[in-house]
Amino acid sequence: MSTEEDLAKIREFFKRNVIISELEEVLRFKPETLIGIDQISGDKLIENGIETIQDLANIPESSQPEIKGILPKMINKWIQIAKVLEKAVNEQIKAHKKLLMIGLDNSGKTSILSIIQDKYSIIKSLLPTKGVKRERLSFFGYPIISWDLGGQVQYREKYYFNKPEIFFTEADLIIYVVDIQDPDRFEESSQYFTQVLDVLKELGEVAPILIVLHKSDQDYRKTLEWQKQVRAVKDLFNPIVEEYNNFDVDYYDTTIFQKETIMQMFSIALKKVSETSEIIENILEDFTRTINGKAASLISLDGLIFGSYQQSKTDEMLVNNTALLLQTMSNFHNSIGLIREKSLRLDFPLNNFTIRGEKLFEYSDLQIAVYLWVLSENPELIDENLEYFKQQLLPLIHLFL
Ligand SMILES: Nc1nc2c(ncn2[C@@H]2O[C@H](COP(=O)(O)OP(=O)(O)O)[C@@H](O)[C@H]2O)c(=O)[nH]1
Ligand SMILES: [Mg+2]
Repeated sequence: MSTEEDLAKIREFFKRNVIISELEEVLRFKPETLIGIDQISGDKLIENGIETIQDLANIPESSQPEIKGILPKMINKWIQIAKVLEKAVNEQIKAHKKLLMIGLDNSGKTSILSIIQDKYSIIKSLLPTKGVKRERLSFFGYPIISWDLGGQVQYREKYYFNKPEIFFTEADLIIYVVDIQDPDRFEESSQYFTQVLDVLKELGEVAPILIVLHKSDQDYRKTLEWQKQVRAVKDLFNPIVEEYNNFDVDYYDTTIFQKETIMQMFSIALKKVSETSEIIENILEDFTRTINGKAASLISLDGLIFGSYQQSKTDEMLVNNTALLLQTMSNFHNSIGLIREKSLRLDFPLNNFTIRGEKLFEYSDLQIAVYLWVLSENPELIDENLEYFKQQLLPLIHLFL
């Protein structure tokens, strides 16, 4: 049975006149029922044997058909949307994903979680299992489970690693936290990291891993000492990563004193676990190219980046850092009782570009605004295309949240 809420989320992918009463039936619809597929393209797809959304979803990534008159990029996007729909239907909208946060005790896990907890839920301290203290919260519906490695109690370790299936199965992402200010424990931490990779391998799990170099506080980050410690951690961890070469590992530095570093780290985490974010990025790319712009980002007032596309590294920095400016401005405006603007425009005439912000939606109980944040030399083109892209983005976002 499909709930009304599930149906509402799915309906947004389809043109207005399409009537949907059961979730399951949508995969049998013609491709042209989807927003963004016009009648002519829809007919061409059918001529090429792609008669339903299910047919679209079945196309393997590696053998995308060439169809005259349709850009390969568009076909690719439709295939991806069809795949997301298929998954949503099959898994009743929300896939069950699990994020694990692990690291030595005192590395900063509880502090990291407490930064996102007020927005999403409260940290639940789970009852200790065999002396193992665990915490859990949910982030966009994805459970995050956190627990300490190491610590004084000897049998704890045996328990994790002897019964690994209890802790490590179905992990979609591992966030491994290292205290960058505690070099005395780097070695110990790297040993646990090896054990984690060992059990993942044994269980046949291939979760991506984010190694968080935590406590990279602003002042400390500027020192040579910090650089030295980062080098030391990487020298210890990289060989381990290379040994298990099928794991995708990234490093990220964070500090609780700059909340945006935590938000950006979780942005990367979301990107890694969510199928929709790649499509969001495709749509942003399509949008940026259509308006002849430089960069576009879907970014929340508190620094969570749902997706972005940019032509260069500088554009990326500009688009993400000016969004923080928006946050400061917005907080100030709130504090003196001004209404939050839905559309904003910042002109940089000497540098010949404009930044446009358009509020698309709000998330969490705190109603944190999310903006489409666009950097362009031709701002007038933005308005002409905005509605179309909003229509394409919103269904994905609602599925995502
Ligand atoms: N300097 C600094 N200290 C931090 C940071 N994050 C956490 N801490 C401190 O590190 C200690 C351990 O943090 P906690 O979150 O309890 O670690 P956990 O054992 O991994 O959950 C606490 O005293 C925190 O205040 C950070 O970014 N910078
Ligand atoms: Mg803790």
